[in-house]
Amino acid sequence: MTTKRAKTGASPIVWVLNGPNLNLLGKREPEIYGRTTLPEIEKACQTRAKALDLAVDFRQTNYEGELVTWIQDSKGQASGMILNAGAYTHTSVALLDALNYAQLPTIEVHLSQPLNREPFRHHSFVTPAAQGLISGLGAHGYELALEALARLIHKS
Ligand code: CA2
Repeated sequence: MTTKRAKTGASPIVWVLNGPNLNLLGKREPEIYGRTTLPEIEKACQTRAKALDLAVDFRQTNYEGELVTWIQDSKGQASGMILNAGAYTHTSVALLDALNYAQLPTIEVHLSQPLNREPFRHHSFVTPAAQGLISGLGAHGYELALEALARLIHKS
């Protein structure tokens, strides 16, 4: 695997991609998703990434096609990916196809534990293309995913 490094520094780049409605975090349903907002998660990721000698490109979109395009673009630009595809996790073959094309070390993250929720959340189209899955640990899951990626990227 080729390690992609940020232009301004020496750290490999991890793309952290977030899908639909995750911009609402902290505003509703705190009993399911916690009180941490997405900007707060980004800040924690940036801090943790620095300590792990990684750089983070953190994005959110409500559009499936934009997520697909970002995953395609990650090939050749990123060294690893953290993906919380939101509800598209459970519906999108297009995401799986893009992930299989990108072939990056990818950690799937969910704030909640989908397996403890409605049956329609029990299947993930992302999991077959992901190296690992962290769910049910809230915002901390993103930092744990960065730690996992740091190991995978720095050992390659
Ligand atoms: O637990 C996760 O991280 C999910 O990916 C979140 C998705 C859900 O569809 C997945 O099954 C599991 C939903 C994100 C929506 O977040 C909201 C936050 C506040 C208010 C409304 C939605």
